[in-house]
Amino acid sequence: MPDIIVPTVTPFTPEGKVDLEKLKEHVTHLVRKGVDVIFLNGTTGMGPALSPEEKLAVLKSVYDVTNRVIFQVGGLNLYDVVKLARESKDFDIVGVASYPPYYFPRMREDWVLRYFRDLCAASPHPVYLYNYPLATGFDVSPALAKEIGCLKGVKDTTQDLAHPLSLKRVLPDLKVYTGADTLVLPSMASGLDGVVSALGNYAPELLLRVRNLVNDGKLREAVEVQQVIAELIDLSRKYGSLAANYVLVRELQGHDVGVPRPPVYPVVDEARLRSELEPLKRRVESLK
Ligand code: ELE
Repeated sequence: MPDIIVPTVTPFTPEGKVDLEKLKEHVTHLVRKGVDVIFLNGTTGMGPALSPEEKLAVLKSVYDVTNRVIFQVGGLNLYDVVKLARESKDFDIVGVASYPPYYFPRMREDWVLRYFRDLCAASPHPVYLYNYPLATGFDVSPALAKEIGCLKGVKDTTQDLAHPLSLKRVLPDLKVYTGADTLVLPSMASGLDGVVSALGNYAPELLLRVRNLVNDGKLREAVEVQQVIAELIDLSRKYGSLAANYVLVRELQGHDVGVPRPPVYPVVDEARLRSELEPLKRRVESLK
């Protein structure tokens, strides 16, 4: 069965501090709902806006709840990245992950290769590549991922299913996860290893539902669930998904996960988001 992995939001206080208690509550809730693995410090978790110390604090508190964790450690200073990976040695977790170094223009492929090999050499856990070209400006090709040679898996966030499928074709022994919520059903139906879904923060039931329907061969019903997923994603993007995620958790799961950290600002017109969510909420309820 494909894994359901949730890249958790990181709750912040209005003063901009990481709210570790709220994070723990949120993760406890997700684990109870049946989520398989928690992905920390990802995009949804505002990883690039967290200091190395904050990233480690996030791991420490979530580890009180579960060890089914992938710990994202990526950054623009390899020394920090390597140190953080080493600091995870006392935690018996699923793995560490990293996006390739971003921002720097015209990154050479051999630099990206060395970055991941250095991370693999330092990491006490299996290493996963987080490929998100829209965010990093760098697409790690299947050939490059193969040449890196030490990866356990890849989380691939593109809107094109051909992308993770070609990774799986070139690297059949690696775990290949899809990071795009728009591709939950096609990823599961085509035998990929699972999904890393931001929507899982606020509607994990829909991911479980798709998985069950695919398992039972009920693809038409699964398409209906995927359409609801797509509408939720459209709505979240309209209000800025990185901020809307916080509102959607409260509205659909009923607990508070605080606010994002600027420069991701809280949703301004929350009342309008809530009213647009209302009809969708009923559809989500009927599918739970
Ligand atoms: C995805 C984003 C993708 C989730 C993470 C994730 O947060 O670490 O709008 O499809 O580009 O990367 O949710 O968002 P879109 O894996």
